[in-house]
Amino acid sequence: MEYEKPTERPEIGKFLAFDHLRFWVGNAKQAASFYTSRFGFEEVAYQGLETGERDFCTHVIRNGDIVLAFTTAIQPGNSEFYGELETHGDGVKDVAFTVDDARSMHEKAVSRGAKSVREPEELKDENGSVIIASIQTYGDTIHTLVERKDYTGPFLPGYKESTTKDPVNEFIETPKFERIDHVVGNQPDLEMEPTAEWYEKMLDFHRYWSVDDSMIHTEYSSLRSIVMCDFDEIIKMPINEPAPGKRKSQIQEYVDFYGGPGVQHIAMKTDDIIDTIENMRKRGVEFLTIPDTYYENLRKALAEAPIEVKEDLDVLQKNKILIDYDDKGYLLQIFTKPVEDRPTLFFEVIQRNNHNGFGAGNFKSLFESIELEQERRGNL
Ligand code: TYF
Ligand code: FE
Repeated sequence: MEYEKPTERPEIGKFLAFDHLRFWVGNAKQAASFYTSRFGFEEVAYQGLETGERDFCTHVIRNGDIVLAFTTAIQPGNSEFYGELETHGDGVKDVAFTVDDARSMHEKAVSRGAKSVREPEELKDENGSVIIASIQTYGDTIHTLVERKDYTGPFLPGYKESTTKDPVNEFIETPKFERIDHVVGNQPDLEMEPTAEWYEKMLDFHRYWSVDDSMIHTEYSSLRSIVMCDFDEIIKMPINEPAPGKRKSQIQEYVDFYGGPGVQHIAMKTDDIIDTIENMRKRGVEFLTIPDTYYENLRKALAEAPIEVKEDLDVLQKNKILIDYDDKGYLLQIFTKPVEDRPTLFFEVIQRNNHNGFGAGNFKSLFESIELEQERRGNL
């Protein structure tokens, strides 16, 4: 269902972009290397022993405006870090937003009941200054608010620029991503609504779109989802929860393996999905497969549809790219298999052609494809 956009700007302040996503991982060097070689990112910044940081090491990679930071603890006995790693495995710890005023946003959220995990602080080095502050959201996940004052460096003050290029990116053309489109959080049963309310209350987000289990179900499982977003509709955060079915919902499977709520998928926007996916396939990225019947049905439906898909359907079919449309436009999307050993985090690549949805028309085929993978994992 769709919702009315609020008419008046709320008092929280402005969200300018997804600033970066910080992962907590067992080995930051190797995790960053996976995304540079397989996904075509480049390392842009580094913090660790060589920069005077003795407790953590972080490798920061970038493609377009997408910035991923991989952090690990490098001293034995870091129980806060390794406690979370023991529960979740590698995962997204921090969904950071670029904002216009980090101090005031943090103060407002905390006065409304949000838990502060880092008080506002100005970070400075020779490249300028940044104000950061963090609050807790679902599970162990946090939101860092980043106010970039006059900072011109590679990531944040205290990081040094990385200049070594991944040689794989010399051999294979790099995929071109633009920015993060949305970041999805999975919740345990009956936690979606309280989580949506948290975003309304703490960050003045509004409801953008939702689906319930009467609309979205396969023979075996179902889920509910509400997309929350900021006033300017730049930050989109869908929130999912499982719904009862004959078998375990993919959302419940995630929550069981992650040990609670957390980030399920990261959607990366591109303006050339065919090139991007062909490229990622060459690099060994694995995607969910979609049966040919999906494309047979789609061809028939598109023949009657008021829009025209510019891309060659044979090429979309060969790459298993999904298409959803309405009478004004369409979107193309595809999903990777989980990128880790636990069936937790995966990625989506999305191209939008005058269509702001999330692919509801594809949910049934997509979820059937996910269920095939779940079955292979012994999840009956
Ligand atoms: O973000 C979305 O809503 C879509 C669809 O487990 C989706 O990408 C929703 C739930 C899910 C996988 C994909
Ligand atoms: Fe998505």
